[in-house]
Amino acid sequence: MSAKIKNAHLAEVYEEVLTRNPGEPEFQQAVYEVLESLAPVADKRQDMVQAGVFKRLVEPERVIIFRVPWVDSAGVMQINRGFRVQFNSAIGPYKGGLRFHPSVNASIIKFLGFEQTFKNCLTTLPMGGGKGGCDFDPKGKSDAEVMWFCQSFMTELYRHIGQFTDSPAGDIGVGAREIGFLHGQYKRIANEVTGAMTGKGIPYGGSLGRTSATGYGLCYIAAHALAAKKQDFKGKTVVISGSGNVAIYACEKAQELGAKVVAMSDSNGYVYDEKGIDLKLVKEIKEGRRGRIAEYAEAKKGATYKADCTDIWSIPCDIALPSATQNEITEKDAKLLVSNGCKCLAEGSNMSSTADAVAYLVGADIIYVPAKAANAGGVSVSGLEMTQNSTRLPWTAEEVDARLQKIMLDIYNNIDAAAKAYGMEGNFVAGANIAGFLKVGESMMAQGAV
Ligand code: NDP
Ligand code: 2IT
Repeated sequence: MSAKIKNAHLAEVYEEVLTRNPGEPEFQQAVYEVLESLAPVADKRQDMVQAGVFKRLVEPERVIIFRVPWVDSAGVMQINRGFRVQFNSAIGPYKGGLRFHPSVNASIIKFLGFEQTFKNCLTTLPMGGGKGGCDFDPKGKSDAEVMWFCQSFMTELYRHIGQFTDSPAGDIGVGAREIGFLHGQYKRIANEVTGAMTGKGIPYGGSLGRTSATGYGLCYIAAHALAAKKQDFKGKTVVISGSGNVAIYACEKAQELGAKVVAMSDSNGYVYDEKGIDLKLVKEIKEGRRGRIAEYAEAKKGATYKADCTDIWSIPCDIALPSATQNEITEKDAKLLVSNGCKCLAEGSNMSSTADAVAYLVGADIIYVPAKAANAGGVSVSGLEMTQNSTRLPWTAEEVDARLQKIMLDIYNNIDAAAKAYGMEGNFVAGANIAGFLKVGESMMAQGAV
């Protein structure tokens, strides 16, 4: 792989990442994608090479791993492993979500923290990069068990976070319920009510528009990229993977913009509804009763269910919005999408595409907006929530949405300009990585040996 990095210093940095982080394929993949894009910057910026910026960037500032003991409703002691990776604070306090999923390990949290560092640079807000989580599975647990677990998790995490230090939020498996329990425990132990957690409920300091921000932001930036090619969402067929927070609000905005969303999924399978997804029903199933997407096909005449979620990309569509998990688009999927006429792929999930898929997509005849830029709306509105908490002034839904729209437009313009400046017009992977890198890299240099 490193042979493909066309700069000797960056190839060396990558080799060292492989040696120092064995058995961490997701982290290695995320670093590879960034370093590969930064070759033209490293060629130009000997000062950054000299200052060791690239070497420093791939090493998290701090990795915290902790035991999470809790007792389930049968009285059995359960032990989970918690993580918080404080990746980079060069431009602001660490900021990034918590993921609760059985697959969580150091590699996944490090990849997410690394990505978050660049994403947060693109948001135009002063937030560093961090990520955390646990190998706890909220599925099938009672509300009380989830609360006991969250309280134990926060009993350790609280000492590492704070509004000026590190502010966690949601991600896979962490939604309104979990954030409520986590915030409640943080407040009890820290004896202060601040923006240390975001994604809070509206009555206790949350921002209007945070729940929908990632999905809406995804459609806003995709619409800008489409508009540059004189296209839009109107009348387009859209496929969205996942049926969680990001997927549901991507579907809502895509429909509002006049598109027809024909498929959504969960980890068990996908539903296809050629008449267009009935989002009210999806919300009832997923938000209302934590059900499975298969129930949609049981309730909806004409809709079909297929018990293989990976097959969703075989459905012909104009716009694909992967919004479930990492590496959900393989090279085969990417080729299938393009050959079926897909015009735009914008990533709601973090690192939606495998390395081979990314290499194919940047050269293919498709608008490809990578996760760092495409899903930055969520963390952006988290940043706005912190601002509202600091000033003690809540904003209206309209004000938050107007700011989100402006941020997504700024992100689009910024990644487009960076790609053009380096002679790679339309390559938004390079644009996002370069624009993000220059902000964090310059900030690190200005602060000396940090
Ligand atoms: P949710 O937990 O709300 O929903 C996740 C959805 O993806 C569910 O439908 C879930 O299915 C599915 N999914 C999760 N893991 C897998 C898997 N391994 N294989 C197949 N399907 C899977 O999470 P979010 O919507 O918040 O997050 C989705 C993606 O968006 C993640 O990549 C996350 O990092 C990213 N993201 C989230 C942001 C946010 O604000 N929440 C912001 C930016 C990015 P099931 O229920 O069966 O597990
Ligand atoms: O990946 C992400 O950007 C998130 N899960 C949201 C992070 C946040 O702090 O809102």
